[in-house]
Amino acid sequence: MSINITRRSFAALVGGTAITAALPIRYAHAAEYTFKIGTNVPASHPLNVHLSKAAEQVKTETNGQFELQLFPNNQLGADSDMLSQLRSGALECFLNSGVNVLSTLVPAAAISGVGFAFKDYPAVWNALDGKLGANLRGQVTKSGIVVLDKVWDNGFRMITNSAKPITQPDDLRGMKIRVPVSALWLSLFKALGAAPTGMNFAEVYTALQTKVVDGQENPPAIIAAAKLNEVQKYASVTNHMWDGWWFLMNRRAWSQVPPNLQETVAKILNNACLAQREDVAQQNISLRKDLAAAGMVFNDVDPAPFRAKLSEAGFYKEWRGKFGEEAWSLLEESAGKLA
Ligand code: X2X
Repeated sequence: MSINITRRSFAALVGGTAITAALPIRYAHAAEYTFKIGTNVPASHPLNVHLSKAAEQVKTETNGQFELQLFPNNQLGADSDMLSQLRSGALECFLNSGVNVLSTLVPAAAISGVGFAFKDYPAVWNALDGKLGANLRGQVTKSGIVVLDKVWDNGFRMITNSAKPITQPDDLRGMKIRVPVSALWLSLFKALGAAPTGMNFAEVYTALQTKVVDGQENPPAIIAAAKLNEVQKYASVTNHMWDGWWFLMNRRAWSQVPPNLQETVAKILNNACLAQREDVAQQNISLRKDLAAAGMVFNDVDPAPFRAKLSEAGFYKEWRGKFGEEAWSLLEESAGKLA
């Protein structure tokens, strides 16, 4: 991908892509089931690239009976709005992590976001494709929302800001940093000594540009797709949290779809997710070079003092209590001891 196009031409590109995806050009008859999908990242992000491909495949394999219309980049509103729309039925599908605004509705689903839990991707997929993932989907289902089996990769997160490289917890002291709207995220950065603000991703670029906040944290694929490198200088590779998107659906809308069609659509989406994971993992490595070429200054970070600071602050103890022993032990099966 090119990371030096302007934000304006990029917005035009994003708009154009959505219109193309939404035009029912292939089939003479209208689809019987039309589901809108809302996401919070730009069209060029692998999340949307693979959702868009899946939408094509769904159309073909269902002979135009089922149509997915993709609305990337908060076109339908910010995450908090999309969650409300999903619940009311105004939006059929929404991609969100259990750690993000979904956690305001299902607090237990945030457990995958515990700070410095997963060391690497094998640990992540072992948990999320395994028992922990099943447990989390159970919690989401209980809240009345349908969730597909596979979680789409966002990646390991790093901290960006415009003042200085972050190499140790002290560098974060008092830093105004944007985090998603989530109790766990706020707690994590408070425990690290920063001054976090919960904010939807839709507002992040402007908040950084106008210096409402000094920093934010996200993986390289998002920094590049949303051009955050235009308003951030330093990228500190803390890997303090892995995050991904659950494919959420409105229960009423989904229950009107016949089971054989449900099966076809779910299978295509879950398979597309596996391809998306490969792309994201690859991009999160290759983009470091591209972002550095575009002027970002990267530094690697030893996580040990950050984890120690969280322990001292009682972060692990507090969240173990909140999530409960059963969920915590499922997390530790993949992540190792967290204290
Ligand atoms: O809001 C964010 O920072 C994002 C896009 O990474 C998530 O959806 C968690």
